[in-house]
Order: sequence, then structure tokens, then C-alpha cells
Amino acid sequence: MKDAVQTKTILRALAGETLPTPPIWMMRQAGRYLPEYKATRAQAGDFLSLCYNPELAAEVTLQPIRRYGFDAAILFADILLVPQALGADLWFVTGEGPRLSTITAQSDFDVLKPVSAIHDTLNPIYETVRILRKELPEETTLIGFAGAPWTVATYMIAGQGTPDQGPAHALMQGNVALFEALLARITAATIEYLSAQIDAGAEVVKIFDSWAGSLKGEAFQKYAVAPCAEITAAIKARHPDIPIIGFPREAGDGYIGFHSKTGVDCVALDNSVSAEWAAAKVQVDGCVQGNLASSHMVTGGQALVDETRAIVKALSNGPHIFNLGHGITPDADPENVRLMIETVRAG
Ligand code: 1CP
Repeated sequence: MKDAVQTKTILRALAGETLPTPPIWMMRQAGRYLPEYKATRAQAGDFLSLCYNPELAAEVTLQPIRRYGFDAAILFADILLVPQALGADLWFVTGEGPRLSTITAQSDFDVLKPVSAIHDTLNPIYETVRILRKELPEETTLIGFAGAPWTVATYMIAGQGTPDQGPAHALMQGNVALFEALLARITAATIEYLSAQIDAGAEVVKIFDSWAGSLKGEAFQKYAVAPCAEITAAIKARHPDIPIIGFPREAGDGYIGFHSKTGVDCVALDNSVSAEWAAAKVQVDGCVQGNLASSHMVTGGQALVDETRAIVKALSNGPHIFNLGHGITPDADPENVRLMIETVRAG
């Protein structure tokens, strides 16, 4: 581990080092904007078959590393595999997104599987991690991940993505005992899932709380901060050397103090906060990741270059991993990704 910290730039930044050039990777770097991804996905048949096929999932994880030489690879999988491993039905509707069986009553919760059963479903994911550790270049860090309990719960409750997470908020109001029991089950499953990814070779793990922004005040503390702190403490107890990235997307002021409240080593930022603000309010507590608007990957040009340089500059006085503020979209131009990387690395 010590040697790795000295050689891999992502691990150096996560250990708190300010580097002359920030290391870089990109959310959804394996995805539909890449023709080679679309080809492998077609070969797999559908999205879930791709996730559960270790050879092909490793292949799509490696594609953006070969094409661009990112400093980190992120395991190809999805946050919704945990609900499926807990017994929820999961399918993807082409052009629309994920669909799951819903949890609205105690009887829906009672049929979920125990946490100890998740590995029966998730074993192929650990195999993908093992393949990647063998095949990745020496300098490339492997990131594992899971969804945060609140974000995963929003999908399990509603049965799909929702613009305002209304059904999850309704359950929180209407049956808080059931809501909290569901969050506790997901939290326990997430600890086991991330731990197994680490045992298989993940060097960093990231917790995606994509819908944290809809939790306000006390609810943010209880359902975004506290579960992330619980997962972090459990992972650190078992794997003290593994850095953790937290991503409470659109948390706004909730980003302030997120490092110390949860124990994560790095806070990932969406692009609704400015890099100057983040330098003053968040990076003072540790490493930050982000936060170029993913729309620049569609529009490109001088605006992309200017904004990339501005973010690098604003966050240059502390530990920083360059990334987008959210995942790259399917309509992005792969050449804009190259321009972003060249701009970051030109200093
Ligand atoms: O058709 C396709 O090929 C499916 C598109 C796709 C991809 C490429 C989905 C469906 N998931 C993924 C992979 C994925 N998902 C990764 C792989 C690693 C990488 O970044 O390259 C990761 C980390 C995720 C995480 C994920 N899945 C999140 C959290 C991050 C985020 O984007 O906010 C969420 C919310 C999901 C759910 C999900 N899976 C897929 C879609 C389209 C969605 C969002 C659905 C919705 O809210 O309506």
C-alpha cells in the first residue's frame, strides 16, 4: 500500500497531497458516447447482461483507459445491482431507464433477502474487479463503487428514477419505520458489497448519493450524512488503507464539513457550486473531486478550455482530482474528452 501511495497519482491526491497537475478520471467514462462501448454492449445483449459478464464488463472498463489514459478506472456495474441482489426485480426499458418492483408497504420489505444473500447475485462483479486488477496498467487506480442508501432507496421505493424523489419523501413522511428499516438494510448490504469489492482488488471506493440534494436540513443529516458515516466507519475498520470518495450531489451548503462528519477522504462536487467556493469551504478539509459541467463534453471549444483551466487553477492549492460534476452524456463528442484531458495535463 505504501508503495502504491507513492506511485499512483489518484492515491497521492486522496492521501492529501497537492500535486502540480491534478489526476483525472470521468464519471460514466465507460458509456454510450463511445462507439466501442456500444459495440460491446450489443455483444452482451443488454445492459444487465453486460454488468454480469465479467470479461465484457472488464473490457468496457478498460476501453476509456486505452483510448485516453485516465488515471483511474471505475468498475463497470450499476448502483441498482444491490436492490436486485436484495431480491427486487430489475429491468431496463430502452430509451427510458431502470424499472424495479416497488416498496410501499411492510409486506414488500418483508420479502427482501437478507444481506448475507447478496453475494449470490454479486459474485460476477467481484470477478470483474479481479480481472481488472490483473489487466490495468500499473499506474491506473481501480475505483469500486456503490449507491448511497438514500439514492438506492429512492429507486427501490418508486420503482424508477423520479425528478423530485417524491415517493421516497412520501414514505419517509408516511411510514418512517419502514423507510428507516429499508435504509438500514441497504446500508448493511452496501458495507458488505464494498468490502467484497475491496477484497477482490478495488483500491478506492466511491459512494454515489446522486439525489442527496433533495434532502434538506435534519433529513440531510439523518439520511445522507449518517449512512455515509456508518458505511465509511465500517469500511475503515476492515480496510483502514482504502480511501473513500463521497458524492452528496447537489448538497450545496451540505458539502461544508462533509469530510469530517462522514470520515470520507474526498468529497466529489457537482457543478452547481463554483470551484472558488469549494476551495474556500470544502477543500480546506481535504481532497475534492470535480467539477466541470458535463455539457462541455457536448459543446467543446474555447469555453471547455477556459472553464477547465479555471477549475484547475481555483483548486490548485490543495488536493484535487479533476472530474466532471456528473456523468458524461451519450450525446458527448469523444474528441471533447481528449481536449479536456490535454488541457488539464498541459497545466
Ligand atoms: O444503456 C446503457 O448502456 C445504460 C446506461 C448506463 C450506464 C453506462 C446505466 C443505466 N448505468 C451505467 C453504468 C454506471 N452507472 C456506472 C459505471 C461506471 C462509470 O461511471 O463508467 C456507474 C458508476 C453508475 C452509477 C449510477 N447508476 C448512478 C449514480 C451516478 C449518477 O449518474 O448519478 C445512478 C443514479 C444510476 C442509476 C442508473 N443506471 C442507468 C441509468 C440510466 C441510471 C439513472 C436512471 C434515472 O435516474 O432515471
